[in-house]
Amino acid sequence: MKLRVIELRRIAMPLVGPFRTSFGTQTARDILLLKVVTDGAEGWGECGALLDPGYSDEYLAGELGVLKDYFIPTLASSRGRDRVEAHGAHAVADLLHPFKGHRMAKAVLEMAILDAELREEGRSFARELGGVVDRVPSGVSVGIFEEIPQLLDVVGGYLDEGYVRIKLKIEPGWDLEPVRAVRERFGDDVLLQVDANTAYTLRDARHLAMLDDFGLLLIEQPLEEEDVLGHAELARQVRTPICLDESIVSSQTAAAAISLGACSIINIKPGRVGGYLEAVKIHDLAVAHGLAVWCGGMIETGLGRAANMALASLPGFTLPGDVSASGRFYKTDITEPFVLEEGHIRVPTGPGLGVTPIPEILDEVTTSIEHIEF
Ligand code: OSB
Ligand code: MG
Repeated sequence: MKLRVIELRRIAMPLVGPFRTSFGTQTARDILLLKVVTDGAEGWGECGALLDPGYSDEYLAGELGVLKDYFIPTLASSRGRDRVEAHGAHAVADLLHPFKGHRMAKAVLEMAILDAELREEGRSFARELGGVVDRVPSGVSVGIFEEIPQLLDVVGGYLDEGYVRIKLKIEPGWDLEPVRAVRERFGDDVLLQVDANTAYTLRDARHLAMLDDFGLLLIEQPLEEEDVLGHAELARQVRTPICLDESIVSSQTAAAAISLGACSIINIKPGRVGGYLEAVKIHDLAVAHGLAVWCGGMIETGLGRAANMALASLPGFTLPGDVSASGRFYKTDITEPFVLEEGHIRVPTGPGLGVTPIPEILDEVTTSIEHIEF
């Protein structure tokens, strides 16, 4: 395949309601989309980076800058063009390897090129990545609220919709009480887990161990992302399984965390680890070590959601992921919306992502656009 044009497009999408985590409150999602036009097809990528560097050190303008200044020029060089022509998306990570970090920017380029390649060949993302099921169980991530009754209303609504797993965002001061309240109201059968987004330290180990009474599936990323040893120590002090999100940025960091005993479950987010191909490697590594994985989310539009459904259809994704319906975050998605069917979401089967932005809706949410010709 030959690259012809790359389009960088920023969009702004209002959320159906505020989403508060231990690192801040989102009321809208600013997203970088990247479209590649090749000699045979068009492909779409969605960058996971949030507007601010609050979840990780990546942020929208930073990823846009590194794409324009380094990554796209590298692909446009004669060596870059040759490699992509010969090996498609599989050449991208290797070509960009000399540049440190910025995995979400690497991931968006790889995703768009993979989409174009697969659309050209008429193959789906799920088929390419190794998916084995037609639909995936859908979990939902629930933000922090001011008051417990509000939380219970929201959780009750999601359970009525059919979501099969609830994840509560927690932080110091909002942990035991919301978990206890959800258990008391909705019972012990609800699949329930919590996500701290690095809000605790190892000094909180005894407090976190009090969550053991509630039969949670896991505690996600309680400590800082670089505190892998701390997680290994915490895992010895709490019975609830530890799951890592922010700490796992590559198959190498996954291998280290696994051998240190820092986690028994991994949340795989393709953007955070540099792309869907690296995500599959982490899946394979986890399966080989007997760990469970699940697919995380970054409040994606239908584009990222489509690719996440494909990833979540791999056999090692044995826990329900943050693969919710479009309506969880957006009143109007830029693609045809993903909907919940008996607590599951159908994995797209069409070529590439299997979904495409609806031009009028996309234009309405676009805040800037630029083109780079090859
Ligand atoms: O930690 O999983 C997280 C959203 C933005 C940044 C980080 C996280 C999240 C979520 C929502 O929990 C996941 C989703 O449903 O997209
Ligand atoms: Mg998380």
